[in-house]
Amino acid sequence: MVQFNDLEDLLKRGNLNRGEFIRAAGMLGVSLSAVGAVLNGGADIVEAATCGPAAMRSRLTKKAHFKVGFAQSELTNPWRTAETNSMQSVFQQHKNRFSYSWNNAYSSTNKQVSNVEDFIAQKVDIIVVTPLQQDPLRAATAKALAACIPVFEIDRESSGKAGTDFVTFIGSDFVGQGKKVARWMVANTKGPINYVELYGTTGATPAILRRKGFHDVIDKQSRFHLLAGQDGNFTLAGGKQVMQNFISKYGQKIDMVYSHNDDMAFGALQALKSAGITKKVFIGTIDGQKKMIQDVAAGLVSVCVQSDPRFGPITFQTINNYLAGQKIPQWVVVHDHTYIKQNAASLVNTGF
Ligand code: GYE
Repeated sequence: MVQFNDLEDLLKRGNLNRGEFIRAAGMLGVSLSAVGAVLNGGADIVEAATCGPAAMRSRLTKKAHFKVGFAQSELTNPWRTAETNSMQSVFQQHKNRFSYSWNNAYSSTNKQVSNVEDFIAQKVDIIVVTPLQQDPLRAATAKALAACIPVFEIDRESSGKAGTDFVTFIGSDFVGQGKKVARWMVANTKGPINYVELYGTTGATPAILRRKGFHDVIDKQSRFHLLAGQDGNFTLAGGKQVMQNFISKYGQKIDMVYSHNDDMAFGALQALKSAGITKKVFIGTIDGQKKMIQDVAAGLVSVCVQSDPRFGPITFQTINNYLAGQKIPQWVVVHDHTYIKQNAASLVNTGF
């Protein structure tokens, strides 16, 4: 198989020109920033590919009807269903301007890469993707770029660079979410706290960054002690399974649970209940399902930071701004509530 350094050799020997080099590197999944490093910068890195951001956009603004393809990663919890429905509903309201279709990668990174390739083959005008895992999906966005199709990453990000490798990242501040849970625990608990952590899918941006944000705060407090952490895959069944393991190992020692999403927290609650653990266990989670906000109001869960899955309107708006020639920020930030016992009852309707 051809590697990036083979392309560099061909470029040096004059067998490939810059434009060909850029396109070929794109097909290999190499990011434009890495290609730019080899070519020593230059405006042509992007433009020579005939599909740099400016050229891509001017090609699109001449059109009146756009095909949009959304590459969903999986449908394994209510959050994903809410996101999928939100996208579908907003684009269906604008059928005169957009033909919308979506596909499901069924939790397979390879499938998601090939789903993006399917959209490229169908010659859609815009690709929206929620990268299941950050590194492997970089190849898919690079391929779309090589085919002159702008990519909008929503909810999760790939490891390419927004503004260069894809138009923008639309989503929540995952580091901030983790910090908010940690700060609540620091301010509202006393004495030594032994805790367990339920991680989201390995390699997914929210799992990586929610962990980082939380530990940036909690690790500075010596009274908090991490007993164990494990991947629960952002699902109820996964969270329950992991929590059962933790309970059989640490039982009554567990004072606190930090879960990277609501579904795993629901799984943890079930596991605690069926193990007959009745002591106060502090639970912190992220997402903001209606049912979870109610559990916060009832005092079953201490703190829940919202991560709003209703991406339809904000994605639609951002795409329209892009088509209207506006400058799109590299990060379109989704702002989230923090639910605690004092405000949860009045905010239940902000849940999904
Ligand atoms: O927290 C979780 C979902 O990517 C932000 O993924 C999203 C996360 C969300 O499966 O419930």
